[in-house]
Amino acid sequence: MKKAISLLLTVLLVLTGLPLCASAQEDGFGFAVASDLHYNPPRAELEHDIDDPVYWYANRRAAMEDESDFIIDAFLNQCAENDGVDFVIVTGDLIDNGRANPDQHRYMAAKFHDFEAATGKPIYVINGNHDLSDESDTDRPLFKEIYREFGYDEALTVDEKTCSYTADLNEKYRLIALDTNPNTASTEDDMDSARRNWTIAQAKQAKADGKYPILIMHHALLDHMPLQRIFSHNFIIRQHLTTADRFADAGIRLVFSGHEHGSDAAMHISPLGNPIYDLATTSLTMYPLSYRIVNVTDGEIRYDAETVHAIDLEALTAACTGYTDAQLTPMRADLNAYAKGFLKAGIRYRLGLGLTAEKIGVKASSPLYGPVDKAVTGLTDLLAMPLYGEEDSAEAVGRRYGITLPATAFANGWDLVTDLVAAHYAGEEAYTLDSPEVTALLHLAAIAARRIFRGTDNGVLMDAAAAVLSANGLSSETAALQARTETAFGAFNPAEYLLVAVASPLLYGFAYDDDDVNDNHGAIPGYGAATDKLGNLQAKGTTLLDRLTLFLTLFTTYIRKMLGIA
Ligand SMILES: [Ca+2]
Ligand SMILES: [Ca+2]
Ligand SMILES: [Fe+2]
Ligand SMILES: [Fe+2]
Repeated sequence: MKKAISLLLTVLLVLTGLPLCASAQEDGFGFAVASDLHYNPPRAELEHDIDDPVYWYANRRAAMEDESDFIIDAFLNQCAENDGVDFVIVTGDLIDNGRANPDQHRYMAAKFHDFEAATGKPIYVINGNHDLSDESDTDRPLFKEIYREFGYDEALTVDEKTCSYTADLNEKYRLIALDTNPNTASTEDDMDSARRNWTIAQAKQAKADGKYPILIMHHALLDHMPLQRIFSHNFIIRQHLTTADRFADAGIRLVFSGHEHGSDAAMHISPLGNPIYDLATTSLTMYPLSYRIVNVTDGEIRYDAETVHAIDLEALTAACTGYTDAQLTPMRADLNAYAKGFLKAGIRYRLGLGLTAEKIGVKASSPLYGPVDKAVTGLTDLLAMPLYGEEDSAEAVGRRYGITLPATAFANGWDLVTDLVAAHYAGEEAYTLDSPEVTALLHLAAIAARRIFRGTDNGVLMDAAAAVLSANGLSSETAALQARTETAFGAFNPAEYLLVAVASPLLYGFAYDDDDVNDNHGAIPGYGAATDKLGNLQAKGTTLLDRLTLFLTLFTTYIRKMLGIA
């Protein structure tokens, strides 16, 4: 009987011209989202770049460049085999050096073409900041031409000035692919009112056509660490909160972004009570080598992080010589753990290069250069020392100043710092305010400060703290922050103002995610689900002031913990 009914329905659907997959739609559909593929052709031979017993070929971008081709292949194979994947979305930075090298784009487009031909699953792309610029060999018209099969050919509309386009994903959902990138090689976004209005017009058009809009963009729409626009503005579009308000009110609920290379899911509620979710996906070719699998029904949108588990090591070693057993054995045993080690080695390399007075905004001509330079050098020295031990350890140095280091599993400060960064990239970072790891890091910073600034004039230290805050766009907050710490703690070692200014935003941003929107595995209300707008408004602070207040509350919590008065 059931068979007869479904046969009848099928005949009716064919007769009425409706697509056959309409019945599948009721059970929902699924797709994969990957970001920041950063394809690099493997070098002919690995080169020693850094001092590390295993990861000596790691780079300061901490990206698995030589392996990228094979990681991308493994990802596409997993998508081909996964029946839950109906199509694939890539949110920019397809290759690493694509601005200068259109042939690498052509190589990727050929790979995508083969995937589509073999599986029948479409791929949709949008450009990232590594993919093109006006002054280089790949400009926007060429990008659209090379990737014409991956969004542009089937587009309903393509924006003339940018690479933005819209395309119907199926009979109920429409993709809005938004180009947030500048015309130059800058990593910053170039969102302006024209692009914002274009997106809103497309969302309204989707509604008029009876479609739900899904937005993809390279730069983030929402903060993926607190006050990201202030501390790390390269990764998030300008005027992000007002833009998010308007996108949410135009009916966009689900957004995918990339660029920061971290896995994070965040939510924002517009003043009208409409929720919007930005799911940032980590770089496919960096730890944890992951992408998203998304399952959409009208009632619920479910997302899960999936990982590339293995790559073709024979193809890798055929393309690139020089791999040793010290690399191949762990890669074969646990690719993800290997990728984590690679990331940590690369991060240490980069932070080692970046932790200088100049890089944190103090010029060599500044009178503050001396103390700030002394501070960062002292900190990096301490990070390289063993954490624990009777002598020649951070613990032993701390004891001299009456500061104890809580027990952790880490060998040295770098090991601890890079683990916090890896946790941030992987998402669901859970080093809470009370964790021995965060406490150990704050105490390390305090030890460094006490050791470095013995005998230094307090006024010089206060000026240095103010200079660092100002270089990070916080000059107007300097007085407020100092007053706040003074009121809260009375006499406060001025050296610690400096370390708080430098360390606590970093720590807060990287170590702990308490926003109730799970980064890697979660579900959000579907487009067809009713929205409790009033409840939404009551549930969450949405203004910049709310966020600043939350930040300052946590900021002072850190300082209290550091001083042991929590
Ligand atoms: Ca997070
Ligand atoms: Ca989150
Ligand atoms: Fe990227
Ligand atoms: Fe990027």
